[in-house]
Amino acid sequence: MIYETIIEAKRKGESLISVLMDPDKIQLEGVADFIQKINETVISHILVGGSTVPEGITEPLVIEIKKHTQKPVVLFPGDVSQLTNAADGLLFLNLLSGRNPEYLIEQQIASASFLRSSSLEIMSTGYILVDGGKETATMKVTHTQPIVASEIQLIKDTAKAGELMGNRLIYLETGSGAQFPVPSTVVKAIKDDLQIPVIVGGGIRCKTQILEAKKSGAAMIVIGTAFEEDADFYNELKNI
Ligand code: 1GP
Repeated sequence: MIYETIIEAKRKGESLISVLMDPDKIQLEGVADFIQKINETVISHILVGGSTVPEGITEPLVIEIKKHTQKPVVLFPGDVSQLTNAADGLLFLNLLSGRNPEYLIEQQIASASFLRSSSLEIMSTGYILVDGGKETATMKVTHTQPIVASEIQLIKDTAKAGELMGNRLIYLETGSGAQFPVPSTVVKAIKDDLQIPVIVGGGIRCKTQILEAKKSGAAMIVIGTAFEEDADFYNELKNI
């Protein structure tokens, strides 16, 4: 069970590290090599998803990934068109930092009939965008504004509301390709205020930032862009 693994990491005060693969940015031909390298690292889960993914390309990518690894593949979908039973799990997101009903409830309703009979492990996830220094695709696509990082009380209250509404995870992030990650002080404040695990992502590009995120108590750290920009990023994961 994917959720059990995340809960276990939280209980032990450890951080899982996941890679995010965006179907829009990855060629199927390169997947075997990429995943073989990932298999050698501490990475525990492979997340798949993106903000601007054309319909029909997520499932072939998931199938290809699964040919080369035993690591669980978890969907992190930008919309309902990215759902596929070829994956193992799903972060069933609701964009709590925004006020766009499309991402608070419409996409979830649109996915209900697929999910009713799906084999995916579904994990309801309160998704909170924090300002990371630049406008990301997530902001453009969702037409929402992030919460500024200095508004710690608002971020805490948003995450707490997400927990009280029954979400099993909170995903704190500055958006893929952000200039900065969520500050570790913010991650720690949110983590200390919640019973459920915190996932952190966006703008994590070096070992120092990974270690910061670990120190802040995130149960899972997600890295995407760094792998897209540097084929040797695996080296940063050594001795972590
Ligand atoms: C984005 O949290 C993920 O949703 C990963 O972000 O691509 O900036 O690593 P990066």
